[in-house]
Amino acid sequence: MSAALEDTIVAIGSGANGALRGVVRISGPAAYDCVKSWIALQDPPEHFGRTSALSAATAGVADRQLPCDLYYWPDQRSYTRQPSIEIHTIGSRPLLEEMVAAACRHGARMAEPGEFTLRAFLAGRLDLTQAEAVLGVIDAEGDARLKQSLAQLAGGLSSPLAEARRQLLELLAHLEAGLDFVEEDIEFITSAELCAQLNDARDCVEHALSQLTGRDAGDELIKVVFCGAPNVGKSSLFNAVIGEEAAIVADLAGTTRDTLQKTIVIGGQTIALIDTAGQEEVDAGPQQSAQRLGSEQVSRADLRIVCWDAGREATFAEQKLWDDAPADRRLLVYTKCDLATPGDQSAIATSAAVGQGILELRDAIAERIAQLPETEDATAVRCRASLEQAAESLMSALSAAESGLGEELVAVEIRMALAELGRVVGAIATDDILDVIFSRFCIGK
Ligand SMILES: Nc1nc2c(ncn2[C@@H]2O[C@H](COP(=O)(O)OP(=O)(O)OP(=O)(O)O)[C@@H](O)[C@H]2O)c(=O)[nH]1
Ligand SMILES: [Mg+2]
Repeated sequence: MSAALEDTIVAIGSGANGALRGVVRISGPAAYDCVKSWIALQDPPEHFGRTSALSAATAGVADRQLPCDLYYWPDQRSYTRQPSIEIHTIGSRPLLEEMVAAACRHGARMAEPGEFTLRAFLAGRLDLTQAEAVLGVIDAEGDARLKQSLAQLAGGLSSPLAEARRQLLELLAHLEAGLDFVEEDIEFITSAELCAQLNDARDCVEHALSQLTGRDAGDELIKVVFCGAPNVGKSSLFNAVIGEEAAIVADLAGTTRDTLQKTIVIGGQTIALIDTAGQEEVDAGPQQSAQRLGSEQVSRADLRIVCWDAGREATFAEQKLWDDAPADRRLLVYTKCDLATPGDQSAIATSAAVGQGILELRDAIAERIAQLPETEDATAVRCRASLEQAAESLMSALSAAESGLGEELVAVEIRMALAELGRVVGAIATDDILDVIFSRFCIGK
C-alpha cells in the first residue's frame, strides 16, 4: 500500500448503490488547488485555511454546472490531518465519477482502499483498533456489531491498553535505571511497587482479552430461514420444527405477511429460525412489502431452507431460490409428503401434517450450522494472539519479580509485553499489519 502522504487523493465517499446525495472526498496538501479551477464557490470564506467551512458552489462537470455544497477542513481539523474537501452533490454515479476525473486532471490521484483512514492512522488521529472500528461501522450488519464498533472507535478497547503500555514503559525506565546504578545501592522502585504495577498491567490486558473473547460468540444469532412459494407449507413446517403453533397456517396463499422469528437451540447452538412470506410476483400492497421483507431475510440467511411442494414440479422462481444460495448454505426440503412422493430422493421429505422428516430436518440443520465458518471480529482475530502473549509475559515478569530472580529477567519480559501491546494499538505497526487492515476497506474510506 502506498503511503505517499504528499499526494492529494480523491474518491467517491458515498455508497456504490444509488443515493439521494453523493459525496466526493479529496485529501492532501493540494486539496484546494485541485478544485478551485473547476468549482466556483458562491461565497468563498475569507478564513479559508484556518477553520473548517461550508460553501455553496457550482461544479463544472460533464459540460454543465452542477449545484453542490463544498465542505473544507484545514490540516488539523480534518480526519486525515491534511487539508480535506468534501463535495456533496446529487447522488448520480456517472456525475460523481466525472468529478473524480476532474480532480484527477487537476493534480489528485485515485485513493487506494482505506487510504483516507490509513492517513488518519498515520497522523495519529486513530489507533489501529479504531481504524478497524471504522471498517466495523461501515460493515456493521446488526445493532450489536455497530455498538461495539462505535465503542471501539471511541477508544473503549485501546485507551486502557495504551495507558497500560505507558505505565509499563515508565516501569521499564525505572528498572533500567536501577540496573545502570546497580553498584550505587539506589532503589528506583520497591519490589512491592513493581509487583503491584505488573499486576495492574496484567489485569488490564486480561480485561481487554475478555472483551475480545465476548466477540467471538458472535453478537448475531445464526439465521436459518424458511423460504419458498406461497402455500407450500413453510409455516406448518416452521411450527413443527419449533414444536409449537407460533406461525399462522391457512389454506390461503399469502397467509404469512410478516416474517416471524423464534430463537431455538438446535445441536447445542442457539439460532434464529425465521418464517417468511411466500415468494411470488405481486404488483403492490402489503403483500409486496411482506415479500420484500421476506426476500431481505432470505438473502441474509446463514442457512436457507428451500421448501418445495412434493405434489408438483418446482417453478422457475422456486428453482432460483435454490440456485441462488451457496451449496453449504442451503437445504432442500419437500413438503406435504403425506400427499405425494417427491421426485428427488436426496432432498429431505417432510410432512408437517403427519410429523414426517421433522427430526431429520432438525439434524440436517444442526449439521449444516456446525460447518458454517465462524464469523469473528477482525480486531479480535488480529489482537488475540498479541494480548495472550502480553499477558503471559507479564505473568512471567510478575513471578520473576516475586521470587527475586533479578531485575534483568523482569525487564526482558516487560519488553516483550510492550512489543505485543504496541502491535495491538499500532505503536509498532509493520507494513504487513497495515496492508491486511487497510486493504479490507473500500475506496473512499
Ligand atoms: N396435507 C398436508 N397439508 C399441509 C402440510 N403442510 C401444510 N399443509 C397445508 O397447506 C396449507 C398452507 O400451509 P402454510 O403452512 O400456511 O403454508 P405457507 O407456505 O406458510 O403459506 P404462506 O404463508 O401463504 O406463504 C395449509 O392449509 C396447511 O394445512 C402437510 O404436510 N400436509
Ligand atoms: Mg406461511
